[in-house]
Amino acid sequence: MKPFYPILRRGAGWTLLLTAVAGASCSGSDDAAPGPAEGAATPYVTRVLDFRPAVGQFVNQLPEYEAGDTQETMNRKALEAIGGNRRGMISLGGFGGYVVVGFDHTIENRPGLCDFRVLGNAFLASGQTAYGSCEPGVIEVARDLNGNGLPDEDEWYEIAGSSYPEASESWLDAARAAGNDVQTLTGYEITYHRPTEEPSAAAEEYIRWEDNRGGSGYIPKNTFHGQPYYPQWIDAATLTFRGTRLPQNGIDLSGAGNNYALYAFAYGYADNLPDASDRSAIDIDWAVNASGEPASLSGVDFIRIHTGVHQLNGWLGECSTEVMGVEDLHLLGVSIRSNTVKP
Ligand SMILES: [Ca+2]
Ligand SMILES: [Ca+2]
Ligand SMILES: [Ca+2]
Repeated sequence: MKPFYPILRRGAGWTLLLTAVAGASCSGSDDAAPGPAEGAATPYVTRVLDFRPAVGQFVNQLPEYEAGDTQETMNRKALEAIGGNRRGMISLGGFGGYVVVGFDHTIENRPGLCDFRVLGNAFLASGQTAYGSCEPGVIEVARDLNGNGLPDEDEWYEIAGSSYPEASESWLDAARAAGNDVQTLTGYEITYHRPTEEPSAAAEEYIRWEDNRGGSGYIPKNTFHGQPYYPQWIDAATLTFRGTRLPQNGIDLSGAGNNYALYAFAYGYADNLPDASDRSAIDIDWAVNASGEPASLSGVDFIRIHTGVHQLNGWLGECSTEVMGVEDLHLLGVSIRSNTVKP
C-alpha cells in the first residue's frame, strides 16, 4: 500500500501536506506573517514548515519527542532549536530526512556573491583539510512566486553542489577503492519500515529499508543510543523519501572498521564544511531546475535541506545531516565572492 502521510513524492500529496502543516503552524505565536516584512527582516530562520527526519540515532532526541507530540509540535520544537540566532541543533537522520524553513523576508540573490549558508556541526579533523565530520545535506530553494506564503511544488530548485549532477570530488578514487558507492543519483527514493518491536539492546537488523534501485538493508541500532530511531510522532508504517543521493564519503582509514573519515565535498552543501569556511556559503545562482538548467532566481523564500548520503560508518552510525540555523549573508554584512567558492 502506498503510504499517504509521509510520502515525499513531488506531487499533489506533498503540497497538500505542506499546506496543512504550515496552516496549522500559522496559529503559533512564533510564526511571522508569510512573505517579506519591510523593515523587520532578521537574517535567520523564522519558520519551520516541515521537520521530517528519516530514521536515525539522534531522531526523537534532536529535538526531543515527548508523548503526545504531533507534526505541528515537532515543527515548533525544531524552530525553537534553529530559529533566530539560537544555534540549537536538529538531526535529519539518515538519507532523505529533511527540514523546510522560511524567513521573514526574501533572501536576495546578489550577482557574484554567495547569499546564505546553512549552519551545521561539520568540522575537519585536527590538522586536516580534506576530512573530518562532514555529513552533507542537499539544499533546495523555493521562491514564493504565487505569493501564497508557502513553497509550492513547482517553486523548488536544487542547489547544484560540487557533485551535481555527477560525482566530482578529489577523494572519489579512494572512496571507490574502499568499496563505497560513489555515484550521484538524482531521483533516488528510499523507504524505511517501522520496526514491529523495539529492541532493548543494540540490533543489527533494526529498521529495514529498500530503495528504488533494487537495494535493501537495515539501519542498525547501536549501543550508544537506545531510544526509538523511527520518528515517533508519525503513525505511518513506512516512511518514503526522495531526492538526490550523493556519493558515499566515509572511508575507514583503519581498514578495521573503527576509524571513519568523512570527506568534505568541495562546495554547495549543508553540514559539510565548518560554518566559518567560505566554502559553506551558497550562491542562489547555483540553483537549477529538474533539467539541470539555471533557475535564475532573484531571491529565495524557503530552503529545504535533506541528508544527502546513504551510508553506515561503523560505530559512528549512519550519516546524518545536522542543521543549526540559516544565515542571510547580506543582512549580516558578510561578503563572499562566489567564484572563490566555486572556481
Ligand atoms: Ca548570488
Ligand atoms: Ca508559493
Ligand atoms: Ca553532522
